[in-house]
Amino acid sequence: MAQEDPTWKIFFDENPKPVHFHENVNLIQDFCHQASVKKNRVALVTSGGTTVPLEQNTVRFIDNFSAGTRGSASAEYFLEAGYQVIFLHRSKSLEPYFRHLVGKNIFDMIEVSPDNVTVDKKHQFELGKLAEKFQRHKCNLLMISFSTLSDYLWLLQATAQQMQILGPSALLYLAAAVSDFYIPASQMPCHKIQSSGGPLSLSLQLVPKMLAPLVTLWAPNAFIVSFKLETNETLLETKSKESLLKYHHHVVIGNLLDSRKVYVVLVDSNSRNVEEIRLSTSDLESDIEIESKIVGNLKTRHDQYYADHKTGAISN
Ligand code: 9Z3
Repeated sequence: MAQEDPTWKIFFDENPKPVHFHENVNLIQDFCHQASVKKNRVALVTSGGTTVPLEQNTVRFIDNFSAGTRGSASAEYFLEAGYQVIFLHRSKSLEPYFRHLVGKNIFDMIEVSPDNVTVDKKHQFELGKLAEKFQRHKCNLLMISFSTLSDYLWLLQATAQQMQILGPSALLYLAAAVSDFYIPASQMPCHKIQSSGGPLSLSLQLVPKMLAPLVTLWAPNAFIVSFKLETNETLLETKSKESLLKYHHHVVIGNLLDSRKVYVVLVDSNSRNVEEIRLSTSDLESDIEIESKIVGNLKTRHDQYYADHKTGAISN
């Protein structure tokens, strides 16, 4: 009897590639190739929420919660730690460096005279520092954007596959908030759903668990870190451990919706102990972000992983 394709394969058969897919894959391929020549580590940072369209000509969609704070802040700290970063993010969500300007009015920061435009004194230091960091790191940062769940999964698969050339130098940091439910393209109406049809009932399918092929097939040598988001504290540790046991990747970072900016737990496949990272009052007073501690912690774990696995690497 012929074996049926796994559900993740069926997902890719049924949902078309995003626009500009091949251009993006070429960019990712070049970026990974350059990194492998320079023997640089590469972190894939996913960030922001995925959308699930209700119509093919999309007027309405279901969204996943995430501002992209975790991902965009973490991308900066990975760059500071010497990684090249592929930032796979929801279009128009927070971006590394630019996130510091969100909510600020650029016109309040500049002084205009008849023949000159300058940054006003009050903002010169802050903007100068930010611009300097951005200039220093921009050649090590590749920005790739998505909107829908399907776009995200296509790009995740392709990026992970391109990163294989990096062997254990690759780190995947899956901070995007990814929908568990979707409407397959074949079941989506072409045009805007009309309210004249009465109240709307939706039936959503389960999204196949992509961590399974990611770990075993797409990025078998990479160091893989996923996030587990919960709202009930009593479930956080158990659910994080369950995920690690199920997918056999390297670290699960558990976080709660309410406290995600100050508290996370790290569950590692090499240790029975759960490690906590919690910002103290003095951390908060010094504007220390939890992502700086998360990335520092992961860098140490990745160093160890690299040392243990480098002999089997294709390059490096
Ligand atoms: C996270 O848990 C992220 O830390 C947040 C960051 C989305 C909470 P913000 O962007 O929020 O800083 O506002 N990401 C993973 C969420 C997720 O979809 N996890 C799934 C799950 O928990 C799959 S591993 O089951």
